[in-house]
Amino acid sequence: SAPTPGSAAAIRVDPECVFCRIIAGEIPSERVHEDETVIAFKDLSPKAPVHVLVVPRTHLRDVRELADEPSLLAHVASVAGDLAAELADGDFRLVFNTGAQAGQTVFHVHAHVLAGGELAEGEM
Ligand code: DGP
Repeated sequence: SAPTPGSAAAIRVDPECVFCRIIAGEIPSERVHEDETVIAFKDLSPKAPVHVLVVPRTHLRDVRELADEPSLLAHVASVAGDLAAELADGDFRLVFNTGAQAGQTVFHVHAHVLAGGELAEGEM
């Protein structure tokens, strides 16, 4: 079968990183998807009926770094769409908080997938 997009690059791990620890299984999470290059799990404090995070396994700081790996970025978007269809009606908002001033608190890139109802404008 075809390799999962992004699978050629080595996976970087930061042992201090909470999402690296979730990926390693050291911290429990409610996983809704996993493959060779990304995992997805439910957000701890959901802001929508469906709120999951799609997270590349490799430790990249934010979407600016992920943009250097276009096939991996595309795979994150693709998995987000699949999960919105599987867990909700298919419509979704995809959010990358990038930098502390934009509300990023975990510096391991993740896409918020918000779905499952009409989402207010400006609502995360
Ligand atoms: P951001 O603010 O964009 O960096 O989003 C970080 C999100 O990660 C925030 O919505 C809460 C979630 N989060 C933080 N720690 C954990 C955790 O240990 N488990 C889970 N499931 N989610 C977490």
